[in-house]
Amino acid sequence: MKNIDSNSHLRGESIYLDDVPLVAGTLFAVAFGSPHAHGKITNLDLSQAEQMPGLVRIFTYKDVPGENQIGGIVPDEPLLAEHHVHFQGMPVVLVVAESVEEAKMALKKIKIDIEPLPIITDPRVAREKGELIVPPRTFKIGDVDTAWSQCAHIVEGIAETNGQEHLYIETQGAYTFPLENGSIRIISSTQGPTAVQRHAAICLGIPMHKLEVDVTRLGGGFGGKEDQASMWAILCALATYHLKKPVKYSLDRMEDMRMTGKRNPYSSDFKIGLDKDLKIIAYEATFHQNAGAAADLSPAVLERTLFHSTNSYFVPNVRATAYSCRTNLPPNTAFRGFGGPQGMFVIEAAIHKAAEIIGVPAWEIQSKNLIKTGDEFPFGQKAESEANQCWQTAKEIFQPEQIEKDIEKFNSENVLFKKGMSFMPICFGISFTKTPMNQARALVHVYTDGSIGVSTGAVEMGQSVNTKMLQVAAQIFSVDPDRIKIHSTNTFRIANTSPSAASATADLNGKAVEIACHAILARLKTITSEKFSVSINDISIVNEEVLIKGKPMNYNWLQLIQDGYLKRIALSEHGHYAPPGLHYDAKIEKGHPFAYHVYGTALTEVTVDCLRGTYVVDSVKIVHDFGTSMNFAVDRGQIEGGLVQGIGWMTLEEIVYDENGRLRSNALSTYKVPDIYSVPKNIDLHLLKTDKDNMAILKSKAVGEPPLMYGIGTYFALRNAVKAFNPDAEMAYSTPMTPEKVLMGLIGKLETNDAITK
Ligand code: LUZ
Ligand code: MOS
Repeated sequence: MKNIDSNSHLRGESIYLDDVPLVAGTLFAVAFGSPHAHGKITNLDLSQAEQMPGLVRIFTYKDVPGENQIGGIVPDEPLLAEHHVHFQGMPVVLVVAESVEEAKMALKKIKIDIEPLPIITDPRVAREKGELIVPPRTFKIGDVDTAWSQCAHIVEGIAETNGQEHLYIETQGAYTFPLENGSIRIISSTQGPTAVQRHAAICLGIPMHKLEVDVTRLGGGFGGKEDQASMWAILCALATYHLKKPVKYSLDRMEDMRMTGKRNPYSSDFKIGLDKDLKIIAYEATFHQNAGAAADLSPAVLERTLFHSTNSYFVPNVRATAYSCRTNLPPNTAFRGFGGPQGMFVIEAAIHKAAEIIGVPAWEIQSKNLIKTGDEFPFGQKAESEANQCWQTAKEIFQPEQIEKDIEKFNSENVLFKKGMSFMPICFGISFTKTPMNQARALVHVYTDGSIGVSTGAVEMGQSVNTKMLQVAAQIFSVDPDRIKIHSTNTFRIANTSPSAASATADLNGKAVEIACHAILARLKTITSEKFSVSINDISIVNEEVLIKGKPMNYNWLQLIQDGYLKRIALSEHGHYAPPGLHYDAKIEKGHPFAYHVYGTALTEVTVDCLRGTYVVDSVKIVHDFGTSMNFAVDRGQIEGGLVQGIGWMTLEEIVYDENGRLRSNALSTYKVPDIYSVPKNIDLHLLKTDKDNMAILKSKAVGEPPLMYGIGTYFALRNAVKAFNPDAEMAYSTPMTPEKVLMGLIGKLETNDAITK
C-alpha cells in the first residue's frame, strides 16, 4: 500500500509547525542562550532590551510559576538558568516580541556577566574529576578474569565515536494558544507529546489535564525530539500562561544546532581474547559517554550501549562497564540507535584490530562468533537468533570470496585507487529498555457513514507510522483504506503516551489499534449473529461484505454499521496494549528486556582515491531480517535512510567543540551531512523472510533504528582500503573517517589514540 502522505508531501500540503496558519495577535519568542559554557551569573541587565520596539516581555526563571525543572530522568536541568550556566547556548531568558525580528533585535541588547568556572569537554577528564551523571553500571557474564588464560590472542585498544547532529529538516519549535480557564493548547514538533505535557505541567504548576499537546507530523526527529522538544514548547507555554496570547517559537538552524544536544560521543577501552580457533572467549569494555551538562536521556542511552556491547556475537565471558560523564556541552540525547551503535562500534573495532594482528580477515572472526538461538546475552536474555541465517544468506547471494578476489586484483593493478570491503552484522533489541514505557493506546471511532477515525500515541515523523496504523485497521475490518483517517496525536485523545522512539512505535501502537478494532468487530458480529440467527464463528467480513460461512448475504459494511448504530452498540473503542513477558532487574543487571531482536548483515565495498583521500561507497549489500514486512516500500525507505545516516555518522559528520565548549561546526557550511553523492551507488537489499509468531505488528519486525548500524561497515571498509595502499598506516579507531583522516592514513603515521589521550 502506498504511503498515505505521499500526495500531500509532493504537493507541499502536509502541515508542519510552520504551516499552521498564524492566529491574530500571535507573539514570537526567542531564547537568550548563555555565551559561556560554565560559570556563575553575576549580573543580568535587561533594561536596554526592554526598551526595544515591539518587545512585549522578557521572562526569567523567576517567572516560572511551578518548578523550574525539565530533567526527565534526573532533575538536573532548569527550564531557564538561575545562577549557574553549564553549557553554551543554555537558555537564560525568554524574549517575547510582536515579531521574530524584533525579538531577535531585543535579544542583542541583553547584557550578562558570567564569572567563569572550569570547562570540561572530554568525558575521560570528567570521569577523573568524579563528574558522573549517574553511578556507573556493569554487565557481566561468565568470568572474564579467569578467561584470559584460555586465550591464544589478547588485543587491547581504544575506540572513539563522535557525536551526530540530528539535522531533522524541520527545526525544533512550538506554538501555544490560551484556552478557557487556564488551559493551554500546545502544537509541538515533538516525538513525545506526553513528555511535553508532563513537563509543562510541572513548570507551570497546573494539572496535565489542562494541557492539550497536539502533533500532526514532524519533519524528522531521529531522537532529537524525544526529550529535547519540551524546552521550546514549555517556553512558549510559559509566555502564553502569563500573557494569555498565542506564542510561537520556531528555532532557526544555527540556534537549533548550537542549543540542542546531539548523539552522545563515546571514548571507550576494549580488551578482547580469542582462542586459536578464533572463538571469542572474553571481552572487556569500558565506555565513557559524553553526556553533556545534564542527564537528559543519557542514562538510558548508556544502558542500551551495555545491552548492545556484544553486537550480534555470543561471548561467554564479558565485563562491560559504562560511565555517563558530565561535560559542559549541550546535554546529549537520543539519536537513532540510542547508544547501541556506540557500543557496537567498539566490539567491531576490537575484532578488526584482533584480525589485523592475527593476520586473518575480520569476517572470519565475525562469522565464527555469531549468536545462536538459545545463547545468552550478557544481560540474561536468551537469543532467538537469525544472525547465522542472515550471514549464510549473504554469503550465498553476494559471493564475498569472489568480491575479495576481485578487490585484490583491482588493488594489485591500480596504484592510485584502492578498494576495501567489510562485513557488518547487526543485532538490535526491540523495546524500550525501561520496561514500563512499553505500552500504548489507540482510540478507534466508526462513524455512521462507515468511515473510521483512528488516534494513537504514535507520532508521524516521516517514518510512515500512520500508513502502518491505517493498514492495521484496514486489515482487521477488511475495509477500503480510503475509509480510514489517522488523526493527529493528541494528549486529550490518547493519554500517557510513550515517545515515538525505540523502533517500537508501530508495534506498540499497532497492537493497540488491533485490540480496539477487534473489540468493535466482536460487537458487530454479535448483532449480525442475532440478525441472521447464526453462530458468531460463521461470520466474516471480507472486502466490506458480510459473509456467513463464506457466502455473501447482500449485506455490506455500511449497512452493518448503520444497524450497529440503531442497535445502540458502541462503535468506538479505546484499546490498550502492553507486551507480555518483559522484565528487567537493574540490581543484578539480568532479565528479558526485549520483545525480540532484529538481525541483518551488510557487505560494504568502497573505493579510495589515494591521491586525494576522497572515497566513494560502491555498494552496500544487505540481508535484513524483516519478519514478514507489512509494507516493503516503507521498510526499504527506513533501511536506505538509516544506512545513509549511519554512513554519514561514520564518515563525514564531524562535530567540533573548542576547549571553551563552543560549537565550531554550527552550520551546514562547517558540518557536512550525506547528500545524494554520499549514497552508495548500489544498495542491494535482500529480505530474510521469517514467519515466527513474534511480538511484531502483523509479524512485520521493527525497522526504524537497526539499519543505521549497517553504516558502521563503511568505516572498516575504508580502513581496509587505506591499508591496501599503506600497510603501515597507523590509524586510531576514531570516527568519523573524514577524507582528511583517510589522507593522513595514506601518507603517513597518524597519532594513535594512545598518544591523543596522553
Ligand atoms: N528511548 C528510550 C529510546 O527512552 N528508551 C529506549 O530504550 C530507546 N531505545 C531506542 C531509542 N530510543
Ligand atoms: Mo529514538 S533514538 O528511537 O527517539
